[in-house]
Amino acid sequence: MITLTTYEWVPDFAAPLMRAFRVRWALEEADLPYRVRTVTLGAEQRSPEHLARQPFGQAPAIEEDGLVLFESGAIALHIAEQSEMLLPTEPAGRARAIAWLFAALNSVEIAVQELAVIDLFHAEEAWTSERRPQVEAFVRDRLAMLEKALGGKDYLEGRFTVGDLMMADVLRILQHTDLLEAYPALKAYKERCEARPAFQRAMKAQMEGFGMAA
Ligand SMILES: N[C@@H](CCC(=O)N[C@@H](CS)C(=O)NCC(=O)O)C(=O)O
Repeated sequence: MITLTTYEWVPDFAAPLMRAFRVRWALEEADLPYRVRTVTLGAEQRSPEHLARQPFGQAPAIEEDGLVLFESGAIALHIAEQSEMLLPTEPAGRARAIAWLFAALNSVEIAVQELAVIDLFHAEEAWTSERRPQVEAFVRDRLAMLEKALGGKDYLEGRFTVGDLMMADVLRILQHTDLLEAYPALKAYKERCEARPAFQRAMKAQMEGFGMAA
């Protein structure tokens, strides 16, 4: 059985957004049982035991039958490989789903994460008044292009895949802003992903893990 390592505690705003959530969501979509191990922020993060699981002292990490794996994208792909719910078996569909997984992390998360870091950690600092408009423009451009690629489809490749799971989870990072309001098809796409029963189960488990209601 998979053991997911996450944090024992994070600030309230981070609880629903933590990268461990996307792993829980993938596990729920794949209908795979898992157990949870927690580490504390601070010394335990940098302990030899935890660095052996996650070389940068971060979360999430998983362990399964002797395999130790870190990076939420690699973990999601590893889980997806065990379930047709997340990855089509047909080679071209599989490759496209993996492309969207990478796009979520490499082309969209890099933009939205910079905005989140500015807004959540540096909002009062003078330099943000110059940098934030550039970052917001970059995010808007990525959102516009993504909405165009989605077109009239329910999911990026028509059916739900691990690529949608990662893309929707990345779009959730913008929840402190109203940026998605300008992209109604993308907003509906994110909400469609969030309405999935597996998402709901994963969110309940994530929040309960931090002693909070979903
Ligand atoms: N690229 C990593 C990022 C992991 C990450 O940023 N984890 C955060 C929690 S959501 C963390 O551990 N932050 C504490 C730190 O970086 O020291 C992944 O996707 O797994």
